[in-house]
Amino acid sequence: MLKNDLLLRAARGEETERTPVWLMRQAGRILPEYRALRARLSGFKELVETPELAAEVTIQPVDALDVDAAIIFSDILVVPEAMGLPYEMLEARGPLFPTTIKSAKDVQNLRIADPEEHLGYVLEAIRVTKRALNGRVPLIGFAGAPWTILAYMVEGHGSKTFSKARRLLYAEPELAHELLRKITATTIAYLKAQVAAGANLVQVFDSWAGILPPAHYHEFSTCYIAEICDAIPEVPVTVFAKGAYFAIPEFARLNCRTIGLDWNEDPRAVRAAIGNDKTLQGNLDPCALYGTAEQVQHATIQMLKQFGPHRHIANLGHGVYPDTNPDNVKVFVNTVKEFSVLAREG
Ligand code: 1CP
Repeated sequence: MLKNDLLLRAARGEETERTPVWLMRQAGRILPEYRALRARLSGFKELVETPELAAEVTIQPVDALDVDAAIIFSDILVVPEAMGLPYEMLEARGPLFPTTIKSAKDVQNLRIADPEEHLGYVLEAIRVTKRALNGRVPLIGFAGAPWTILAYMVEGHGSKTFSKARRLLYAEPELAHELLRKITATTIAYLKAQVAAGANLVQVFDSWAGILPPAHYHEFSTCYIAEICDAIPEVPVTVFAKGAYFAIPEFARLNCRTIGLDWNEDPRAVRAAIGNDKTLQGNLDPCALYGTAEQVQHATIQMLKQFGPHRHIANLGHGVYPDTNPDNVKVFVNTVKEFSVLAREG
């Protein structure tokens, strides 16, 4: 039983006494206790692959920031690794795949991963975290959207343009679909296993949605996200597709409870476009947290007013930047809590 289930009730569209709040990338370098633990380890992967340590850093922001949810400490790139394409995490540079997907043979060589066999360390981290949380707040599970995972598998690392990945959609659309089908099958099995291990809600991150033209996005991303949403009826699903403004009307038809908005999106316009059947999550600009406490408070209240008190989960419009002062994150969290109660009292 959950002591605080605000997030789940807001996702399901039930009225809540206040607006729930958490932050994308809340577990990580903004917290001194994370940096201290991380400094003692060989690297990022040791943290991700050791369930007790992953559980510890998952819970750190719940203790330090008093957020209404924990998100399991992992990465979207564990999925390609489970399919047979290992990643490295380079200090201060980000992910790197020593081998990438270039040909039909490369795609054929990938497996549809078995979650217990290939991602058992994430499932164990979820189980350890659930026991340690003891019902304090819900635990969010997650995976990358198939398009974003394809982008890393083909490109091999982060990129502004992901031009190799986009090229594949034009040059070899059938091969792209074959790869997306394999990623989708793995992702569905993986998310279902996360739910079985104890995840109370799952979020699909389509971080590179915004670089595709609308027709390609529809063909190569939304249809696979729709498959994932249809396959996970057990818990509320959140779809966060950064930069996919053009896809909002088709997101309204997805079998998900919540749509995440980045900071470029206008909450009132999205609400008007999709009606009242979905919860919206977001969307303060992460840079707003660089201001003074008063400025953070002001920006947070402006954001809350745009969403209104119901069917809203307060968050940033993307992950919190690592050099953000945790005190300002606390101002953000506390402002959501205090102002959203006042807004309900009218
Ligand atoms: O050593 C470190 O601390 C490295 C920084 C770091 C962290 C803390 C990376 C490298 N990943 C993570 C954890 C992580 N990644 C979480 C943890 C839970 C939480 O949110 O608190 C989550 C949800 C992710 C998801 C993730 N990884 C996404 C999707 C969300 C987003 O930010 O758009 C993406 C695109 C990644 C890839 C990735 N992992 C790490 C980096 C630096 C990147 C981005 C690389 C790029 O720019 O392409």
